[in-house]
Amino acid sequence: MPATLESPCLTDPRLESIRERALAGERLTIDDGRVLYSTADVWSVCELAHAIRTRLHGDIAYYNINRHMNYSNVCALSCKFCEFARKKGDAGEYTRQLDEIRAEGAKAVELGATEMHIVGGLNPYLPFEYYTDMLRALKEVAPKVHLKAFTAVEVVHLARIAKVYKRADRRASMRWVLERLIEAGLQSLPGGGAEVFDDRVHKEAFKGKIGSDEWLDVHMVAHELGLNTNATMLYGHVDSREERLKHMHILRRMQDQALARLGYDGRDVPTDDVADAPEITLTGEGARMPTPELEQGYYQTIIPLPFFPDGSALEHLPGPTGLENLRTLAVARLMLDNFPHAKSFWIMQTLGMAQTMLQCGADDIDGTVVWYDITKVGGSTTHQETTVWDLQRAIREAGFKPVERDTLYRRVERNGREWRVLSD
Ligand code: V47
Repeated sequence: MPATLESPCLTDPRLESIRERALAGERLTIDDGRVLYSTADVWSVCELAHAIRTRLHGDIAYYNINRHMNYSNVCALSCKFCEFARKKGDAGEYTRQLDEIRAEGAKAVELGATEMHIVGGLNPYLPFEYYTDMLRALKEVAPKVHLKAFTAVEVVHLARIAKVYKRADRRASMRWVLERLIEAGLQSLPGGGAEVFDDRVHKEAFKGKIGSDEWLDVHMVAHELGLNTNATMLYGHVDSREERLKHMHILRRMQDQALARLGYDGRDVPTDDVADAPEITLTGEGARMPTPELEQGYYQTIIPLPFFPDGSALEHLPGPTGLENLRTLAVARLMLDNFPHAKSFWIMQTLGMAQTMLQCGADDIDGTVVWYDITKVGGSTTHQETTVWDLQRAIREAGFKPVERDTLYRRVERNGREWRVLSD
């Protein structure tokens, strides 16, 4: 890094005021975001994001021991960026039966995993009970393992197959679905399916999928029900940087609303309209991070996902470059001043890149994963496992102390496959 906190050597004078305001914990504007995206001094952007992540998390970086499970790749949608989905009868199509799902849960326990990350396609042939039975079966065999399951897109699909979906009262249908999933064992929502919140991008790349309003509504209802959730941004296909900044702006306003609803730091102003939510930043000196023991119902992590063209209908596009990946992560860390965490998902970034991202704003590289079917980097198979030792080494080499976390970012104390959460 060319600059330090004490003596920044910024080559772009436009970064000076941005730097001052970011370090003072002030919210950056979309115009600031444009500068962060357009400046040639990309290292100063990364260094500033690093200063902010260091204020939030000191010298620690997180990883977790988890297992991904894709229950079915049959999907009614045909998103252009997706190489995962199959139609019924296609080669490679699959749907896991309950006994296979139980076996997956047993393997998670055997591995000492703290989390199962469960997502799948919008399978039109499965009944609603398949999903509640799946969660119950997993809780039977793996009661201690946190079930982070179903993207917002799946939640809306479940409302449709349960025949409770009403456009006019869609939040009530989402609530109906989520309440039943929670009762069956759901504990948080992953951040997938957000893509880029923009109508043009939606029309060009994932027409047919729910739009941003519905995605955001599902997360809002989940927050109201006391679930923590994550948010992704799948970038580097037909989207522009401007549209990514809009995506970030929308997410931070939704988080303002979520934190206000929790009465965060005494700002007890629950509001139905996101436009009325007060701006709440977590990046100022001494700002308090949300504590899952006391409060749940907010976005935990922003996860920028670089587009992988291989095997998708957008294969002709080049996908983002390494520098764009670093910059996008750094810009997301700086713009999303009320997101406690920024994750560099090593599977999609590669472990080497994820390691570099730890110095550009990320504080988390995700986990051991084991099987991953959504993207297969460089022609790899779905078996994309890394060892705890590799994750720890990558983190140490990047200059941080590796800390194992659970899904809610609480520290985990481990003895082999036995583990317990250390509460603050
Ligand atoms: O929803 C699909 C994206 C997401 C491609 O919440 C693609 O902790 C790149 O959401 N190139 C799934 N991306 C991954 C995801 C995730 C991963 C790790 C942790 C968490 C979390 C969430 O992957 C999909 C979609 O947005 N995706 N196709 C592609 N060709």
